[in-house]
Amino acid sequence: MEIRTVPTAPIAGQKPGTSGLRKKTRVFMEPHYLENYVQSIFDGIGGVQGKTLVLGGDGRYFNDRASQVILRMAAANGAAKVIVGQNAILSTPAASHLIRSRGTDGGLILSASHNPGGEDADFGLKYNTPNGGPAPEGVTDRIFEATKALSEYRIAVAQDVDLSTLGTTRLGELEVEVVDPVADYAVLMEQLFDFDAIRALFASGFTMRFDAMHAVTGPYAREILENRLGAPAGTVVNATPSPDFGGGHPDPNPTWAKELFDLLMSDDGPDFGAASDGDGDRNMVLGRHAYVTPSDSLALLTAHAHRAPGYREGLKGVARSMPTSAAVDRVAAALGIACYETPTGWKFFGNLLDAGRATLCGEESFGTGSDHVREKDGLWAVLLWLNILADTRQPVKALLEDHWRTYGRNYYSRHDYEDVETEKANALYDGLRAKLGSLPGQSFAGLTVATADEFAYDDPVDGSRSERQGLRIGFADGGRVVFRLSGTGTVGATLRVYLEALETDPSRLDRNAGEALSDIARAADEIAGIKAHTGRQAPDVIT
Ligand code: G16
Repeated sequence: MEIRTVPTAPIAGQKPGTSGLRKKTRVFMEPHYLENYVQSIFDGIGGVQGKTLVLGGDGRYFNDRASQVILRMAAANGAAKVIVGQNAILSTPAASHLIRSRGTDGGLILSASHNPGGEDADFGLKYNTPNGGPAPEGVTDRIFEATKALSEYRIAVAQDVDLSTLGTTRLGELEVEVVDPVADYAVLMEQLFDFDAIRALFASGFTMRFDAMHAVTGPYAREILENRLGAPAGTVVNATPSPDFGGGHPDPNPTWAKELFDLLMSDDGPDFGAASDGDGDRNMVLGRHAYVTPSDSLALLTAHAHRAPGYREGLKGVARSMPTSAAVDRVAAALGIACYETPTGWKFFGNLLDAGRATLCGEESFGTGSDHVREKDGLWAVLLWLNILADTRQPVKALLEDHWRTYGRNYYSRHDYEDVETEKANALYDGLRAKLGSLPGQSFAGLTVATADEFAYDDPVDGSRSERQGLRIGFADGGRVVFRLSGTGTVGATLRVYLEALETDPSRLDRNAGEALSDIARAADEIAGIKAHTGRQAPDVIT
């Protein structure tokens, strides 16, 4: 097999963000763009000679072509073996599981997650380390350095590998094993949850709708929910993955999964609703007339996890990203377990999970997971919810209200201002950062600022420090607003404003979140000048 060494030059901007490199698909398809980045990953991790990697993606446009390029480059760089999901499909959690269960040297995951797919939409690629988790900052920094020093890449000249047939083939010296993307993952879920109890729940007439949003989770959800757990056929909708996700935005939240949301808010909706994103790591959970915020979901799952066989022994600790509400903190305190606060990005949970300090982790951005893999896991969260519902036989709404009565309610909402001109977003953000020190004691919209700082994280396991991880402002009455610029967008900047207020008065637990947070929202605008800087009168997305 001919190996070609192709001269190239560094391409600016190949800097991994919150979760790998995400760009417009057409950018990834430009000459050398993908190849440069793949070679930089290989160089950044010390080469792949003799190594075994996992490869797969969410099936979005260019997933198939990019996979063939990566295989040819793995072969040319001397990798021993690549384990690929059939047709180059693997959900992110399933890829994480394969990396771990097969003891590999890591994996490459093709996905831009919840971002839309298609030739005119988004594409992404990330490297996960041998623990199955997203590469930590130290590794992504080395990859970025490699992109800046690159002068050539190596690629084999070969026909496409047949990825549609299970089994092992060769590409020169490289062994390519094509595996069923669902099988191993489904077995893992059977080990963690009481499938008999969930089967009995469905047999009792319990109804559910799972919206796979035309994305990768469809085949996983069908196999597990319908085939193994006996949910009626048709429980999983939009179950066939398509390269452009049916033209939709595969982000499971009330805005982009509106049909599901509206159905669950109606009187004749099913008992339970759930959705997941492009690559299957996010989840949204709904009950009839009940929207469970991701922060509340983490808190409730923490309180009830012992009901599932995989967590019967109790939790070692929990972790949440800083912008996630503090609802889980009070559950952890009641359980007497540690609660860690990390920067946004699942990669920051890796050390805590590896060190056995945390069992469950969660983020406000619709991500929840546990130490079963090293990624957040949409279907896992849905199955844990089902296990809890099967055990308690309570409606979601009743469970949630009971939780608030016990622990208080953190009203919570995130306002996103998308595709803001980068200079304007930076001006807002830098301006706010510069005046943080002067804010305490001042009042905005009737609220007095008690604390204001920029979040930095000292990893308790490896001692590494991550700075500039969001601006947070605490009010005297216990409310909070956090400002961040997203690290996953592909055009302009996305400003995220996270609003939170704790309510413990039992007579005020059923308010509308928008209403309960309206003062904090006004204060946020007064403090940061959101409207003035962005020219926007309202957020693009509210979750
Ligand atoms: C990724 C990360 C998450 C993060 C989210 C939003 O999720 O894995 O940890 O919370 O992005 O990040 P940002 O606020 O920087 O856009 P996903 O599902 O896109 O991989």
